[in-house]
Amino acid sequence: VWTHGVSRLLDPSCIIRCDEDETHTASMYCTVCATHLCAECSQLTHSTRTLAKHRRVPLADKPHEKMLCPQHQVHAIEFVCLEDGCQPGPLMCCVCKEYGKHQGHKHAVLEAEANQIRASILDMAHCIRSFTEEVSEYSRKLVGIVQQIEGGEQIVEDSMGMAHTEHVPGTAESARSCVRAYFADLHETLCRQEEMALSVVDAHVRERLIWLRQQQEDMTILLSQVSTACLHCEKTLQQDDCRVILAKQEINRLLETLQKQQQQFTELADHIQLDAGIPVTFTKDNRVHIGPKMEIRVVTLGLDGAGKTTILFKLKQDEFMQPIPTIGFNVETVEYKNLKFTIWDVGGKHKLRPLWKHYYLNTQAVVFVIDSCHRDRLMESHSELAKLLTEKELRDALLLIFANKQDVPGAVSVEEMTELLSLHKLCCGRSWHIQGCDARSGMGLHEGLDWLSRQLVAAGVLDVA
Ligand SMILES: Nc1nc2c(ncn2[C@@H]2O[C@H](COP(=O)(O)OP(=O)(O)OP(=O)(O)O)[C@@H](O)[C@H]2O)c(=O)[nH]1
Ligand SMILES: [Mg+2]
Repeated sequence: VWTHGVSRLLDPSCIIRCDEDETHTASMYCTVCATHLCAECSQLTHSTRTLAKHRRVPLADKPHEKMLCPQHQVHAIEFVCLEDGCQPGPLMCCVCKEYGKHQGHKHAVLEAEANQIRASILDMAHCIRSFTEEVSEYSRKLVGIVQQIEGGEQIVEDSMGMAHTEHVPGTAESARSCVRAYFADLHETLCRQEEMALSVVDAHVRERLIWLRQQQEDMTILLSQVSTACLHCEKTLQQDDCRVILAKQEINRLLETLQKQQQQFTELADHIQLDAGIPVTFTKDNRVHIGPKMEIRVVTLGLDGAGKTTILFKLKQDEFMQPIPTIGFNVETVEYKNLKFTIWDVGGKHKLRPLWKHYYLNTQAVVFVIDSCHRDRLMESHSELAKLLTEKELRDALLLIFANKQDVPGAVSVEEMTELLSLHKLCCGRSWHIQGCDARSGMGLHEGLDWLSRQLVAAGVLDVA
C-alpha cells in the first residue's frame, strides 16, 4: 500500500478522464474552456474556426487555478509572505502586499514558492520510495529467515520431471538433530564407560574371592594339621614311659611346626585387614578406582636447576635436601589425601631432554617446574613447554606449572610469569594451572597437589580428611 501510494505521488501521468468522454484518458487541457481532453475529443470539439484558436496545452503544463484573496475578492493571490509572524496565513494579493496587513513584509512570488515546495515534496517522495523499498526488502528477508528456521513443504521435481512436495527441514530441526546426536554419542560413551567400570569391579571381586577362598582352604588344612598334632599328643600322653621317650623327637618336631605355623598366621593376620568393603572412586574421565588410594602417574619436567628434585624430596620426606643435578631419573611415590602419586623426576640438562619422551606414556599429569629467579632462562622454559604441549602422548595430561624459588627476592611473580610466557595462549584448550612455590620451605606444593586432585577425581569423591 505504501509503495503504491508513493508511486502515485511520483507518477506525473496519473490518470485524468476526458471531460467529453469518460472512457477516454485526458492528455491535454484547454486553457480557454478549462476542460481536460483526449487528443481525439480535442480535435472533434475544437474544430470550428473560433474554437480551433483555443490554446490547448499538455496536461503536465496545465496552469493552476488562481485562488482569490478572501479580503480583496477581485484580486488573485500572487505572493507569499516570508515573515515568521505571518506563517499561519502567508498568502497575499497585490493589495495585501502594498497596502494591507503584509505591507513592507519580505515576500516571494506564489508560483515560484509553490514550485519549490513541490520540488521538495518530490525529493522527499524519492527518499520515501527508497526507504519503503528497504523496509520491504528487510520484511521479505524476515519472512525468508522464519521459513528457513521453521522449514516446511517445498515443491521439487523428481527424475521423471514430476513435481511433488517434499519436507525440507529448517534450521530448528537441524539444531535439534545435532543435540540428539551429541547426547546419543554421550550416552553411548557413558554406557561403554559404565561397562568398563563394572568389569573393573567384577575383576576386583573375582580376584578377591579367589584369594579369600584360597585362604579358607589354607585355614581348613591348617586346622586339620593342628587337630592331627593334638590327637598325636593326646595319644602319646596316654602311652607308657618308654613310648613317651621314643616319641619325644617327633613331638618336638610337631610342636616346632605348630609354633612356626602360629607365627606365620599371626604375621598374616597383622597384615591383612578382613574388611568386606569395596571402596570405589571415580576419575573425571569416568574410570573407576578400587581401593583406599587412587594411583596417579606424574612426570616432573623443566630446565636443569629449576628445582624438580628438591620438590620431589620435599614432598616425599617433608624436609629440604640439597640435591645434586639429576642424571637419569628419580622416582618416588607420594601419598596425599586418598591419592598416591608416582612421581618421575627426570634430569633437565640440555643433553638429557631428548629422553623426556620415554616418560610420557600413561602420564596423567605433567608438573613443569620453572626457576622464577632466572629471568634470562624464561624463554628457554617457554620453548621447552611449547614443545611438550605438542606431544601426542601428553594430549590429555593435566599441566601443573610450578613457579619455583618464590623465596628468592626479585623472583618473577605468578602473574608476571603468566604474562611473560603467554600461558593463556600457550595452554589454551587444556587443563592447566600455575602455582607459585618455594621447594625449600614447601610453600605452595600442596596447593599444587590439591589442584591436581581436583582435576583428576570426580567431584564429591575426594577424601579431604
Ligand atoms: N632458594 C631456593 N632454591 C631452590 C629452590 N628449589 C631448588 N632450589 C635449589 O636449586 C638448585 C637446583 O635444584 P634441583 O632440585 O637439583 O633442580 P633440578 O630441576 O632437579 O635440576 P636437574 O636435576 O639438573 O634437572 C639446588 O641448589 C636447590 O637447592 C627454592 O624453592 N628456593
Ligand atoms: Mg634433579
